[in-house]
Amino acid sequence: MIDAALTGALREARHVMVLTGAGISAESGIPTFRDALTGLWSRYRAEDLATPEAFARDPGLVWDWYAWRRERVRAAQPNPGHRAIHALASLVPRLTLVTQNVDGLHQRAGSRNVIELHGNILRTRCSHEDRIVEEGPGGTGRPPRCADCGAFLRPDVVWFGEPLPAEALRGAAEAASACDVLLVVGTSGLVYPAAGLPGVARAAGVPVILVDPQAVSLAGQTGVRHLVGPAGRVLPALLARVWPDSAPPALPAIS
Ligand code: BV8
Repeated sequence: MIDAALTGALREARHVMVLTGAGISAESGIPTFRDALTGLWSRYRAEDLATPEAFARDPGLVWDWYAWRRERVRAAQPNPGHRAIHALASLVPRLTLVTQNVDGLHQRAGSRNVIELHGNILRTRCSHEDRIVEEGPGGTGRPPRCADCGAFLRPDVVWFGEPLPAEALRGAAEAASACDVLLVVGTSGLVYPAAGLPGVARAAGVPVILVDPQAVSLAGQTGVRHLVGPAGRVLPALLARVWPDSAPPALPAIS
């Protein structure tokens, strides 16, 4: 329930941080990470597909899984939840948007300076030189090979057992302890170190607002207000309640 205390905290906030997970893209039809292991991929586990060991063992299988997910991402559109977060950026003095998602939908909804903790599935990089080769897969082959050194190309995402980009993680942790309100949207809070960010905020006395249809573990913790429901409905309602005079933002042309 959006009460006066929560409205006041958001209205007076100088700096709001938003942390999103797979749940904010669920209404865009992007399977959450666990859902991406259903159907023809149901016989695999994340460890079989989203680790450097899996890629070393069977690069073609891993490449095919990402190619399948990349097509789902390309066919998807941002939903009202993504758009509400884009609108929020013009309603508060400072917004830091941190996402665990790799689908790029925040950027397609108009958000800028998105901190991508786990990379972006639409970017491809050389598995040896680590440099981005081009948007989308370069060349043919499963996986294609780097034109420069001949090593396999790979999706520019962070696999389990790989470190997160240091700059991204540092920026996210700094914002979590310095912001006035942390809005956590659509994450089960199971994957670290991203899942540790709400704890960083709470330790700094930052109020946390959780948006999720499920009572995930964060929901029951002190200092956390849980708005139960899908992001595509709850976030627009939250903005309308806290900033009733703010006209819904002109929606950017869908890219
Ligand atoms: C690291 C990119 C250290 C890839 C992802 C053993 C060995 C090594 C490491 C570990 C280990 N054991 C534990 C670890 C740490 C490990 C970890 O946390 N494992 C977990 C499983 C326990 N972490 C790592 O390995 C990280 N790296 O620790 O490195 C290191 C340091 C130095 C040097 C070397 C190593 C790397 C983690 C990153 C993994 N990559 N993604 C890809 O996508 O293919 S994580 C991936 O899973 C997603 O990106 C996402 O972040 C995560 C899933 O989490 P969620 O986003 O929360 O999604 P989920 O489906 O869980 O939940 C969805 C939520 O939405 C639910 O709550 C649901 O109710 C809600 N929802 C649904 N619909 C809606 C909604 N909410 C709102 N509206 C709706 N409509």
